[in-house]
Amino acid sequence: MTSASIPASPSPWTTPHPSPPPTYSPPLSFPPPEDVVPTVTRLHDIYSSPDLAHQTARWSALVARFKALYDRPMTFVARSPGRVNLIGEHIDYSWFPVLPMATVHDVLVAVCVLPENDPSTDGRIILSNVSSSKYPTRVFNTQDFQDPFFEISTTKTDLDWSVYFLAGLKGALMFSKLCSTETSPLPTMRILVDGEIPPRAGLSASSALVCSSLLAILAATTTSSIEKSFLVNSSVISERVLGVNSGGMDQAASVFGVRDHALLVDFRPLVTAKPVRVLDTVPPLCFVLANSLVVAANRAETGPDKYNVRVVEAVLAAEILARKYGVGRLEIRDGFGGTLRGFYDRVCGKEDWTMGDREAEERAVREVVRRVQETFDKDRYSLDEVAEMLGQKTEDMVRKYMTRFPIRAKYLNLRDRSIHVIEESFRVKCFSSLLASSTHHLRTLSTSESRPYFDALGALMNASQASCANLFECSCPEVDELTQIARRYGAAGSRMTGTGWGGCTLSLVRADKVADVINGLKKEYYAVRYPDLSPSQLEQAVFAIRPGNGTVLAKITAV
Ligand code: NG1
Repeated sequence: MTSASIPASPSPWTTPHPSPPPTYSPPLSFPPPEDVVPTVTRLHDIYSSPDLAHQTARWSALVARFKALYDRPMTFVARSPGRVNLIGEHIDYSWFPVLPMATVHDVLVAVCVLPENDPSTDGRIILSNVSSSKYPTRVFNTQDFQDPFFEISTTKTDLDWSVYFLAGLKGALMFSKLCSTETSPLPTMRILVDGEIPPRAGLSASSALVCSSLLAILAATTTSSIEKSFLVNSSVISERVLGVNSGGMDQAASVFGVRDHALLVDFRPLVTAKPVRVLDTVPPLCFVLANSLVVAANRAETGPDKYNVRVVEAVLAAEILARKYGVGRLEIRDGFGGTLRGFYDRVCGKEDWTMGDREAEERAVREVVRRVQETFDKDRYSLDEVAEMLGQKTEDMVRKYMTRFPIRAKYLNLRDRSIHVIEESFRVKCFSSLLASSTHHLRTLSTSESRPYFDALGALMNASQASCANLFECSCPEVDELTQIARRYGAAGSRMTGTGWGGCTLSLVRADKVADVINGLKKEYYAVRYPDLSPSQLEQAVFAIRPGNGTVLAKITAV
């Protein structure tokens, strides 16, 4: 690694402002190598053996396509994976830890930087995609990005694919400036993108494109090594310019991913990801992903009446609870509002998020839920009623909480959303401590030992699904049906993963039951609802997955 490095951004979730944030102080020492986005030179460093044949063919096609398209070789590839969340849904923006993993499926952003003296250097960035009919080529002038705070137009409901690249580009320029990183001017570039993450399936394809684009631009403009936390924080904030008040789980999973490990991602006081090994049991523990093929909530279309509304419900609930119980001012997330985690910590008098005495932890959860129920005695409040509980005028509340990110809602449900968030956070705690404790004490579980272990993990996943469906109302009938079928065919647990309102389910399955579960889903869901799917479409809709590696910069130019 080079000696200089881009420091972690000042406060992880503050929205950037043209002037540098006041709290920033540079790191005292350079980050350890594992905190820096790795540079790799071999596909083995990214993928495991079962994926190598496919990836070798894919990368070699990418190399050839790049050369054919631009008449010059690619010089590096920024690679970011997608994300599957094991448990902890819709709680990242309340600052509670979550337990996702990176997928093997990824986005590759292949780049050639043209030197100043190259006759083809024309001040343009040409952005192409291997799926060119679906994602047409776009051309930009580097001149247009001289101001790193340039506007990205997101007024159209169906966002063009290139806005995710532009969000990454903007993030790279903006944060380099804020952190005074030495960068060269934006060069002439030729770029080819190859994505294998199914879009709008709740697998964070868009975050992977933002992260990899941001990394690509940093790699093109600086020789410094890049801290993972810098990449996560800047990607989260960059993606928000696209209209969704996102929490940060996707970008953290994509950047910090570790093969065969889930990640316990915490957001306080800084974003961190602790790898938790997914245990080798007998029979092994496996995950099956099934895409409902119902398009998951999409930022511009459904953000305003789904995702962004949930974020606001969680924030307002926290503010009202803090006011009612006099716990003091809550720490503000992103200049936006307090969090349920802030309220929870104040009530429980505990700052660190570890499993202490289990019974005491459960009592704390019950106490916070009791206060939620005592405060919100119905499931629907008009905006006027919420403003009154908050002690503000409705127009002030709307201006403060409902304009920065677009919202369409007349009524808010503060009670059920808060109960989901609090209880789901406890399920994450239980799930991760089960994984961690088993890994410590019993390297390999036997069949009889692993049954109760699977059942305990599965029960937490099933409870999470019920809560997402009933309290958070972010599931849908097709997703519910997939989870029921998976359980009927032997899954220990099954739940939606990601935003919801469609998208994918994740099932926890013993290895010897994987084929049964996949066949059951094919027979009872896909053959009934989507009888015209081709065999290859079906293979892409339902399959077993393993946790994959995180973001890398690949200096692989020939395969
Ligand atoms: P996906 O499924 O990638 O849209 C979204 C948020 C996450 C998290 C989950 C729900 C974005 C970019 N991602 O994920 O931060 O809140 O929903 O758990 O908004």
